[in-house]
Formats: sequence, C-alpha cells, structure tokens
Amino acid sequence: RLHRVCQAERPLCSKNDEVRLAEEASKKYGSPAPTIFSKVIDKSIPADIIYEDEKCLAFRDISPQAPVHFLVIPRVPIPRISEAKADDAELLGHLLVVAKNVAKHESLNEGYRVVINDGKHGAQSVYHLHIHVLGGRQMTWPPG
Ligand code: TR5
Repeated sequence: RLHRVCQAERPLCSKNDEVRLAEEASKKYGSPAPTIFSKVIDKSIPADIIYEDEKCLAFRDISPQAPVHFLVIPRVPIPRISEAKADDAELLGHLLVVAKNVAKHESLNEGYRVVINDGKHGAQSVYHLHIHVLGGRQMTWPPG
C-alpha cells in the first residue's frame, strides 16, 4: 500500500522516500493515539497497580464489576486485540500468564472470568488492549 501511495502521489519519489514513509507508518502503528492507560503506565495519573514488569502492568479497574476486577495491559499501546500482529504472540501469552498469576495472588481459587472486549460490538471503551480479570463471585453465562 505504501508503495502504491508512493507511486500514485509521489511519482518522483526515491527508494529513500519509500523507506522514510514506511518508517513513519510503522512509528504511527507503534504509537497510536494515547489513551488514559498511557497515563497509568507513565504514572501521571494514580492507579491501584498490583503488578508490573518490563512488558505489562496489572491494576484494579476503577469501576469494578466483581469483588475482584483488575486489568492487565501491555506497555506498548496495541489499540485492540483485532489489531495485534503475529509478532505480538509472545507478549499476548505473557499477558495471560500474568493474568493467571495475579488471579492466584488475589486468591481467586474458585475460578474467575477473563475477558477481552474488542471494538464497538465488543463494547470496548479504552483503545489500549487490556485483559479484564473478574472474580470473587459466581459469574453467569451468556454475558450481556
Ligand atoms: O470497556 P473496556 O473493555 O474498554 O474496559 C475499559 C475498562 O477500563 C472499564 O472497565 C473501565 O472501568 C476501566 N477504566 C477506565 C478508566 C480507568 C479504568 N480502570 C482503572 N483506572 C482508570 N482510570 C484512571 N481512568 C479511566 N478512564
């Protein structure tokens, strides 16, 4: 696509221009519009952080839907699960391992719900990928 844009709109552009355009596009992908969770990550707003490492954070949801409700987010701002790339596989696995470790630490021994909302139909409201972990009460199915 970048190549087509380059040819259609910049007939005289050189290979270096193409490289530059690709770099700009990848920078954009790597830095989508910051959300409130970027401020949780850089600690410019307060959050009840219960776990963090070099790749992710877990913090309590500000509007808990269960006695225990926390979110696990990557430090890199992937906007939504449907935009994750094959290269993100290791990170996504790490988020799930952290989710289950924190759930254990929170004594969710009777089980819990793990949820990722995606886009409009998924009722996603913050476009920084996050895993919800909800527990401490009986969940029902199907979800609303
Ligand atoms: O609807 P989705 O799946 O996008 O979930 C977003 C979640 O972020 C909701 O459960 C919100 O309650 C939660 N949320 C929103 C904010 C926030 C938060 N959790 C912790 N801290 C928060 N701060 C400081 N600000 C928010 N706007």
